[in-house]
Amino acid sequence: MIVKPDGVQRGLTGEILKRLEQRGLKFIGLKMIRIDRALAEQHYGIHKGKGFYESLVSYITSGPVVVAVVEGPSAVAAVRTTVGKTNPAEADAGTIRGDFAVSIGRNLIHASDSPENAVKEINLFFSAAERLAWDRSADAWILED
Ligand code: IDP
Ligand code: MG
Repeated sequence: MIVKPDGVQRGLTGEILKRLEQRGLKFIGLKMIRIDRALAEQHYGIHKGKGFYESLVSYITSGPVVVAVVEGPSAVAAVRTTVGKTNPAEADAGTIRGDFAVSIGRNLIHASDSPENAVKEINLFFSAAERLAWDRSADAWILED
């Protein structure tokens, strides 16, 4: 997932990470970076040719972002339900976008949409050394055997 530049600029990084962390998802990679145009084009290549593509690239490269790798049962689905619908106007209250955003082009957070794309995106943003395997002592209270 990525806290987009609006999330960082609005001081919502902690709030966004908190919601995923308190749900029980486990952070195994986390860093602040500035996405350049080349990386943005790779990450959002699937949207190339769409009307909003240029503004999307300009938005995601407009300032620092916080990128993270989270792990957990059905992590992709769990993150996306916590994030809410793409258009914040349609996102349920209680979701990150439903609680903190009103514009589709300023929707605070990126979340991978499938396990396959999550793997691609993790490899795009994180080296192997930046992904940490660690034991979380609370796991017995969060995960079923
Ligand atoms: P997602 O972020 O919920 O997965 P996608 O459809 O993958 O949504 O679109 C990627 C990003 O492109 C969105 O998060 C949003 O920032 C932007 N976007 C998508 N559709 C529009 C649009 O119609 N107008 C402006 N920006 C859009
Ligand atoms: Mg998407």
